Amino acid sequence: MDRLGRPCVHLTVLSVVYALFVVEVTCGGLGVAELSLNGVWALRNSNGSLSLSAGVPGCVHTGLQLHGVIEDPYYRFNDLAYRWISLDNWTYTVSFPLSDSVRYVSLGSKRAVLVFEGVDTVSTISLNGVIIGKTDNMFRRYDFEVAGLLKDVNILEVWLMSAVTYASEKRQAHTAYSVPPECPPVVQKGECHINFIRKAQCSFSWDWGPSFPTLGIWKDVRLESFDTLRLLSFVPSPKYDTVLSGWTVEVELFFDVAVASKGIVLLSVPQLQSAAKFQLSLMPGQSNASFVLHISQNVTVDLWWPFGHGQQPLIKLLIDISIEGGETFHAERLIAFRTVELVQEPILESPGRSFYFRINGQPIFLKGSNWIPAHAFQDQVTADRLTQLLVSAQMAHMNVLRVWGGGIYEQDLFYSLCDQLGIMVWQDFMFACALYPIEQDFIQSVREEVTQQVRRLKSHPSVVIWSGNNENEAAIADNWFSIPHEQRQHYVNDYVHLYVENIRQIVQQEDSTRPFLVSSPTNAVESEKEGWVAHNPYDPHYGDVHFYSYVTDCWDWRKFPRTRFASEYGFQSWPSFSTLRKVTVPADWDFGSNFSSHRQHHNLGNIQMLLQALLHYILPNNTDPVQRYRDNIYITQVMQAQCVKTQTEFYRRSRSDIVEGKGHTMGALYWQLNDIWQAPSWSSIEFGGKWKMLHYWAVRFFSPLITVGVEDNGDFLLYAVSDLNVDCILKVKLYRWNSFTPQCSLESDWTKVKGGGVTQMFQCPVSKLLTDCRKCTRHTCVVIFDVSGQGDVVRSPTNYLFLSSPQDAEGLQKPKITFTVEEAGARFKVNLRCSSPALFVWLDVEDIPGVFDDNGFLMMSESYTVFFTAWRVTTLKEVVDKLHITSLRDIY
Ligand code: BMA
Repeated sequence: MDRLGRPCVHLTVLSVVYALFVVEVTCGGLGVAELSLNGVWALRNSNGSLSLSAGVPGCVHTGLQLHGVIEDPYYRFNDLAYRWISLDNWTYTVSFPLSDSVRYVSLGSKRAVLVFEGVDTVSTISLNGVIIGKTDNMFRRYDFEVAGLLKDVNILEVWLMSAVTYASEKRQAHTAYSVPPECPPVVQKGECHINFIRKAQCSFSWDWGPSFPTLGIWKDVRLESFDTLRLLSFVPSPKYDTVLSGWTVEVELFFDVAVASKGIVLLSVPQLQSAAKFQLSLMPGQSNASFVLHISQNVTVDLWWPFGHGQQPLIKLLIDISIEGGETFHAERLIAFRTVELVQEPILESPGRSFYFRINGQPIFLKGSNWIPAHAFQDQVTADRLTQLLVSAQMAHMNVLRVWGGGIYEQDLFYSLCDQLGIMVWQDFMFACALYPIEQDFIQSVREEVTQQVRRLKSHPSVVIWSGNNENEAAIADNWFSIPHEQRQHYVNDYVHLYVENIRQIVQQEDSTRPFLVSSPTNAVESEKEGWVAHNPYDPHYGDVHFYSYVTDCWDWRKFPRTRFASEYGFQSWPSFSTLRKVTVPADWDFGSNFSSHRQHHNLGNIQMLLQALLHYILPNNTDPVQRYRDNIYITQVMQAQCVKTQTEFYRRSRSDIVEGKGHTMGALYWQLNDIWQAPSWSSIEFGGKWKMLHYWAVRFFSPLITVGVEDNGDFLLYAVSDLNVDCILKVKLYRWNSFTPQCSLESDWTKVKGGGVTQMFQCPVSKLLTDCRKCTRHTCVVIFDVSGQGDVVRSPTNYLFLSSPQDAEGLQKPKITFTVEEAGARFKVNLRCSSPALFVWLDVEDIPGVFDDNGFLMMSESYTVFFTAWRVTTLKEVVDKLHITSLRDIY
């Protein structure tokens, strides 16, 4: 364990993960010839004025940028300057000869299919001048028959229509009634009618993101040809059979069959000494088969656990198919064994229902955050970027991420990494903050999307829940779009049709191994009772809650709803100067600049941040404008970290309480983990991967064992919140703001801290605590505390409670902080010395990617050591040159 209470091994996880994620499906066989059409294609705009080459998978923006036709779309105001790209139509073309290896199958074979794993979004596709199909949903794979059209040299053309134009045309054609919202709020500078197109809903802008309505071929393209059959997908799903008291793996096989065939399927899990053979009989057309492999009861099945609760064993399942006539197929897939239940049952002394996850029979408190797309241009989300973000989440002890419904169904690697890291996934379907049309073609497309995505993701143990949409139940219930009362039922009916009669119906038919929720937030079973749109979907007695309040004092925990499950809450901050610097010029470095308001997509966001900060801190007043700008960034990060900490600690300590009928909170997922570009947002990790202060604090407040201090009715209370069963001792110290020597210390007796519970460790009137301590006052002293187990094997991160705002701290001086840096193996050791206690000491190495093992801390000792792990090669000199240190008193 390190001093933040986390196992030190996490700092090395990154390299382990890189080594791990290569194990995936290997396909081939069954007489299918495959020709990948990924690579360099030609790209031109509608009038031919632009003609260049572009990568597939990829998008127009990336292509234009690579050729220098445009500069970085994220630079300054370029999102507006480059609006023309999304308003134009574009054509991708590729010419491909049929090489000898594929020719003998393709040209003469019975079937040839062009497979597009993902087209963004609206396209007409032709091969050798013949239209072979159209697309209108970026979340679907499309297969087009091309047998008979192939030649020695082929021209494949994908004509992409502007998504903005398409959405608008669809809206204009929808005359019977309106489907709001028409347009995003003006402050978002976005495009209209995103709800009419099956495309990432945030691509037309969001309150943290730019409007880049991309066009492109964003996933793989290939030609498959065959004579007998091809395997479309195979989906293993481990399941616990309660009747047999044993594990099974159901494997569904989806075929496209040219000629009726018979064969044999062999399923095996060698590690668990389990194998079985099955007869396969397939009729022409789309033909499915499903087999159940019983796992041997003579072996112990190691269960997959969420991070922090056990290991994540991933076990190889092998599948071998042999078809009469000699065709064969072999593939491997990693599977894992775990059960998941969403428990909604009555709670003693509390109206409503519980809402928590039971994994392998154990109630688990979900600690985590919400995930948004990591880039507006998905082709730029590299494996490194993704790995870094997910490892960062795990380093902050997160065991869950919610893949939010306004983005995309993530790439396969995302889920494989979550499987390996023990990060559970709450998977939304891609609908957010809007009502949707329910015309037949739209529903049909959604049905196909949902079926494909469930089949693609179902075998991942990390995915623990499906959820229909983001905030659309709330949008109707709270009438966000001012729908006249007499029309309300009509919209409720549409809502039920889309999410219940279609999406839910498909999910339940496709996947019986995990729960489905219609919306988030929702009252879940209670919403169902009320016709799927509850009177108040934010009811803390049921389901999950999203809660935001920017103007109330975030230090006051009484203002937070004591909900069963907090799936969204948060506060904005600005990303660091080094991150912003990449997309700005000096004229932008001011909170009052056009750039600062341009990047802020949340109405009044910039002022809200400063007003919230002003409640407890003195705002920066440096006369140097650039320094003041940097200090403003710093104070927004301090404010955000403190606000989210207070709220998260409140949720964690509400785990076992019922107060006035509310409590038993079992989840805290703050909004939001990551960023899509360099802008103010609720994220704890900046675009580019740099941790904000909040992320360093998340490492602490999500630790398996934490100590939480609160003031309630004049009393000072301390709680230990623990995921582990331990005997603990509590240590409390009071420090004066002007001294490194504790004014007094207290120690509790050994107390049993219940795993999965909250234990009150200490209670005392604040007045007594202060007067007993050499006449401390609220303004002169701060309380610092932690709990630790025998021999310090477990220890909570050191925590603190301010009894007054830092702006009123008496005796807090401008500290003089000096440092030396030395190399320490693969890390850099930073030795800090400080002249007097310092608040929120922030170490920043500009654009050197990496993490400190502690940051944003209170420095209550004269010296302190932190380590920096760089995520790229760097030198001692670079680290020394770039290291800046800021603490609260430096900004005023
Ligand atoms: C929630 C999310 C997002 C949004 C965030 C911050 O409602 O679902 O729609 O970005 O709040 O406003």
